[in-house]
Amino acid sequence: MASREMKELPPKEVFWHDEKMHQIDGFWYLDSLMESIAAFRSQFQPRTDDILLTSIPKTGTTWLIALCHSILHRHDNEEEEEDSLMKMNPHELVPTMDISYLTDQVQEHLKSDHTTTTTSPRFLHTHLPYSCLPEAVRSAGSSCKLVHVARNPKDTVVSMWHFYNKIFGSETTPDVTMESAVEGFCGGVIPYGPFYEHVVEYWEESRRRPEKVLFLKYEELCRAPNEHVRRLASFLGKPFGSDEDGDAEVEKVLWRSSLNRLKELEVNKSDEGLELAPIIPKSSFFRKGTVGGWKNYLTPQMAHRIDLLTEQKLQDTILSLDDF
Ligand code: PAP
Repeated sequence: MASREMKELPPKEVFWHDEKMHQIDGFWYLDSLMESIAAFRSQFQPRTDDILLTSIPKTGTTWLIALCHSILHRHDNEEEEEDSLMKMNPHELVPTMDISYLTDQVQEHLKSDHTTTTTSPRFLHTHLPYSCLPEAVRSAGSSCKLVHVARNPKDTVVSMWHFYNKIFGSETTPDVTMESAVEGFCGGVIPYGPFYEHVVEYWEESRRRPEKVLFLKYEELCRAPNEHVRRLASFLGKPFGSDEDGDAEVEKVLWRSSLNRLKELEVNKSDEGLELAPIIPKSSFFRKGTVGGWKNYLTPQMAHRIDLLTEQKLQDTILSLDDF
């Protein structure tokens, strides 16, 4: 999938108002990102200790970035107020490869990991499905670690609805209705979708290579944050102590990464776009962050439709509706 071939692909579908999408090997991608995706896939050279965070949009990316950053850098600063999350939006701290691989900032980031006080490991994010990751990352010899976060499909579709209406809407375009958002979601025509195939690929890989791929769920992070942050830290090779000091460190990481804290930071309040993706306002990543908030937006029919699809799509896996 070289970038020239990608450019020549005819658009196959339209997303939201009029965003062109292409389907490649079963997954959908926004036309505007095809060049960046192709470059990431063909040029990216993993380092042995890279940490690659993965997610379909709106399933917990921002939280995962903040948690991993806070875990890895918890001993960097003595002062509470000096962590890098105070100074940079999480998406500028840890860039999304498929969106901004070709920018100078990302190329610099890849060379020097300039956003952190230590030089290693590199810490990156992608929304690509597992089967579309650069071959060098997927190969048996690759030792970089992947952390995936998944979320309840109904809360995901509601979160997407808010987000895409914000970034692809305008004062003159009416919002896309929830009904058509659900339609698109169930048909699989969402960026990096279909949703279920994306989730199942990472789930299966986490079972095949548990030492290299960690699969987390937004809901379990909400229900038992201390337990799963400990799990995450151990996977990253930075376990917390099991004593009171360890407990205090876990609490600090959770507080630093919390939605309530991040959404109140000046750096995240702005409606200004991200430097790496100017169409996306910095504030657009922070909303309610609840489990089950879909009940306020989906009709019983919409919810039932998604539940049926979830059961059908997950029936051959040991993931189930109860997992979310
Ligand atoms: P992205 O994939 O475009 O980066 P992502 O961060 O995955 O977006 O999703 C945003 C969701 O995570 C929002 O959920 P909501 O629409 O249901 O409210 C957002 O509120 C939530 N979120 C962002 N930061 C955090 C956090 N620190 N803790 C918990 N949830 C968060």
